[in-house]
Amino acid sequence: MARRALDAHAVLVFSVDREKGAAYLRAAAGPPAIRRDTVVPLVADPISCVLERGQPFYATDLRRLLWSLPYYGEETRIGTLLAVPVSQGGTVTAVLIADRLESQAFAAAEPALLAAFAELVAEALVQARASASREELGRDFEAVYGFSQQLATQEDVAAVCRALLDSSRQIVPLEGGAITLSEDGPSRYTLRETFGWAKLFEGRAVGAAEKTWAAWALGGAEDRYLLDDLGTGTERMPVLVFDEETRRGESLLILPLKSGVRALGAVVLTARRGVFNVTAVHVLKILANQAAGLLSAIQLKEAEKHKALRDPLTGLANRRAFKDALKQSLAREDRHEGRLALVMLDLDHFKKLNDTHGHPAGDAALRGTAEVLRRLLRGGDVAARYGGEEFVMLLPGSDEAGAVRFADRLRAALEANTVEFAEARLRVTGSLGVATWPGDATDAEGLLAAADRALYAAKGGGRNRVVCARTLPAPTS
Ligand code: GH3
Ligand code: MG
Ligand code: MG
Repeated sequence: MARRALDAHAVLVFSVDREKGAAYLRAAAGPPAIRRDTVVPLVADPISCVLERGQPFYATDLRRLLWSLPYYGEETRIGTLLAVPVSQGGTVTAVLIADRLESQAFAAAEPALLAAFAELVAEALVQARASASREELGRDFEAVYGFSQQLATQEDVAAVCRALLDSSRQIVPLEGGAITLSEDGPSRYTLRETFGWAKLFEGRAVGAAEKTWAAWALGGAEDRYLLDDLGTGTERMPVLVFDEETRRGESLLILPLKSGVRALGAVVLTARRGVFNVTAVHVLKILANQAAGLLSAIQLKEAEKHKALRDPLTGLANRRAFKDALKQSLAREDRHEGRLALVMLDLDHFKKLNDTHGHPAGDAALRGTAEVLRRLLRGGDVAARYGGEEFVMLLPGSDEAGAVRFADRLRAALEANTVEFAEARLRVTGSLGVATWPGDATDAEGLLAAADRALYAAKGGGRNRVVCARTLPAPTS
């Protein structure tokens, strides 16, 4: 999963044996060229770099090291390598390595992602040792092994939650259960996956301040909460939501899903009394920990994907995301003989604004422009920052007249807008080009080119105006 998540050439785990002064390759996902029996002295790179500092080690363009890595049986020219420590109780007991053929890779969220996987490895090592030392538990770990495998192949949050709850049900007979996840920050959690009596409340969002066991456990520091009899005395509190039936003669087990110190949510299970014995709790805890590691890795990756499609300055879609949206939209309109329009905007004399007020002021004006766009767009429309001070809008279903009306409103709104920056009140106008499909072009590239020609004509015509591609002479190629 780590290899897939990081799009790596190979991902490997070396365990560290200080007495023998060597690191042993324990697991690897990658090409056949990997020597499965690799043993590396602890003083050799890249292991030594991690051990010496107890910190992640990042290498790119280091040919001496990267072109002769000890775990490749044939010459493999690696461009980037990332190695992170796997720590247990403050000691580095293993090293997790990911590499890629490209140089300058792994520069964004990948280090954090690999670190999250390192936590998973640490967890697995703890469990493996515990099971080796206790035979009875060993059998339970065998039982859990299949579920772990099933969990590990899930790629989205919903599937992990489902697999976790399903697996829990197969380990112990449950009366009800739910996986809760804090969605937008720690103040709310959602009942993502439910079973038994909890099914009634699936999808509900609950405030973390509500008086329920699930909310209470999210705020706590323990790694498990076991209540043996929900029905008795002072311990009467609803489990999941305030309006649920509270007269339960059951036991409750809550296992927070944690990644580092961050609480992602919890596994909340109820069953007949006595079901949550020591072994059951132990095994369920392993599953919960694995799921937590996976969930945090998936969340990181999704956040990264989201970031890769956004322009960081304005928060609008970026060029790549826009092209994808345009292609999808064209395909959709094509199916029902629909239509769509593109509006391209380039700010006027923007270089001068930068020169007069400075680049940060220019950035503020760009953000201000994005605000105006957001204000005028309707749901379903897409706006993107297409280049430096160039924006583009996609209006699905719109005809030329509608698009021109929109472009005119946008032109006027920009002209009327002022952006305050430091002492200055910035004003900028824009020139706009409008093109429609299928009137002006047959495909995405053609449509963008038509809008661009119209924009160019708007500049030539004096700026701060709207021009339609249809009114231009046909392009000569
Ligand atoms: P025109 O009316 O012909 O479009 O004139 P212009 O000055 O806007 O056009 P030109 O393409 O010559 O210059 C665009 C300027 O936009 C140049 C560049 O400094 C500025 N620019 C591009 N990206 C950014 C950015 O991210 N921030 C800031 N502040 N300025 C940017
Ligand atoms: Mg420009
Ligand atoms: Mg410009």
